[in-house]
Amino acid sequence: MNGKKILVLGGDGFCGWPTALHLSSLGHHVTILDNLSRRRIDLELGIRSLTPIEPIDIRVEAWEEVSGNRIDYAVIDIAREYQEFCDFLAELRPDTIVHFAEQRAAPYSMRGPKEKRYTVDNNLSATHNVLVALNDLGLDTHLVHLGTMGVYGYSGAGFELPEGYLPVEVTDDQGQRHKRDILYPTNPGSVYHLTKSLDQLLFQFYANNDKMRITDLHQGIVWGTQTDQTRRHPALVNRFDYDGEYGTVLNRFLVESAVGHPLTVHGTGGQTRAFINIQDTVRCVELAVNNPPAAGSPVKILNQVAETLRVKELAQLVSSITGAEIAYVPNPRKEAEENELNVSNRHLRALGLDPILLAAGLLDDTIEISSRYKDRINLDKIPARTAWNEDRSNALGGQENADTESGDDDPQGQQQCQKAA
Ligand code: NAD
Ligand code: USQ
Repeated sequence: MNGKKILVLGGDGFCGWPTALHLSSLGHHVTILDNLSRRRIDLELGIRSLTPIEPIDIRVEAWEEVSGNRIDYAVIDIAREYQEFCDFLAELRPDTIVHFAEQRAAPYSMRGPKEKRYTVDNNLSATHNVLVALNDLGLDTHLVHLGTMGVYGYSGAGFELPEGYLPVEVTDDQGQRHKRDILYPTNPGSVYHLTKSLDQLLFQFYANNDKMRITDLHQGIVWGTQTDQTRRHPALVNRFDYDGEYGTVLNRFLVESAVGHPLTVHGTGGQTRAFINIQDTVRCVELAVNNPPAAGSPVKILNQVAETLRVKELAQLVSSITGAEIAYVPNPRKEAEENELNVSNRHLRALGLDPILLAAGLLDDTIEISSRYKDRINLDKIPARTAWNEDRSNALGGQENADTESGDDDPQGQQQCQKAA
């Protein structure tokens, strides 16, 4: 095999696992590194994937059985175990790193001080450690990072959102005009989205200072669950989150339909968001891996999205297929009631992406999974209960965000500020 040596950070997660299988099926030599924190957060929150996911060792064994391809894996926390990570990288010397290893739920990141600090500490240390380690070891590895559309914010730009950079022109005192491409001004809507905005500055610095080759994929909300590879064996099934913290909107609506729960549209449902199917996530990563930027070029930023839709349009589409009732519930998040969203995805299209668009027929697979495992659904975990601020908490009836058990992932232990009486 002439494939590349690819390290998938966060390869046990929802996007990372099918990406690792996809890249392995293409003949690349894939290694997964994950600290399994997402599985621990499941325990902390008392939730579990709708689909019964196997432990990582069983997953990779099943893959070898059906494909004949071996995927190695290592359990390391890249945010906290820098030396172990460096030693591992020095030995592996990957051509490409695909970096999914961050805490990715906006509601989880807004639960309280512990989760806010954990999300910032974990995500920024993880990303910075990858950059420092590669630089320290002098490796010319191409880093492909999964970022988010949410860095642009949802205030309705009034024009098509460019891919990462905004061309600006400034006139100085002498009347001379200066053209620049600057990072698009970020406007994150949660602490999680804030970490992705800060990641962008880390990338910009290291691409400029050390000529590191970096691609940042600004991905929209991923829907679906299975891919061509995860369907090949029951032990390869992908994770499917449906709970109020980690479940994303379309997958939640499909699960809600399966158990006869009304579709929980937040506020007016006028929020427009970008979507992409999981099968296209893995294809886009393949395209990014195959097309690295040259050393010394700016970070290559691609918008990884297929289409945009309003949340209420999604609910109507699901309801038209499943007959589910739609409920407009108070919005726990601080976000605009309505926004326009017009996004360029020219780069990935030019590289060959022909995205799957949401149409009734294409939901069948996810509807089938939702009803096949509906006995595993815990109805108590469906409502989204984490309020973004006091105003939103009042809108939900004045309840406080739930405490989570303090686990190993809380880097500062149980420290907390005492509120004045
Ligand atoms: P996920 O939580 O299912 O997977 C993330 C994986 O990273 C988990 O397996 C977790 O254990 C691991 N991880 C986290 N911190 C780590 C650390 N310090 N060291 C080692 N491993 C660590 O999330 P996902 O949905 O697969 O998302 C993957 C990436 O894609 C995230 O960075 C997310 O921001 C981005 N993204 C996801 C979506 C989506 O809709 N799911 C959309 C846009 C962008
Ligand atoms: N929403 C509902 N009802 C629900 C759940 C969500 O109306 O039951 C609404 C939310 O209020 C929000 C929209 O749907 O307006 C999207 O919410 P989401 O939970 O599906 O997605 P989000 O929190 O934005 O985060 C997800 C991933 C994150 C990724 C992001 C891409 O969890 O990792 O970065 O999508 S993006 O949204 O493009 O920034």
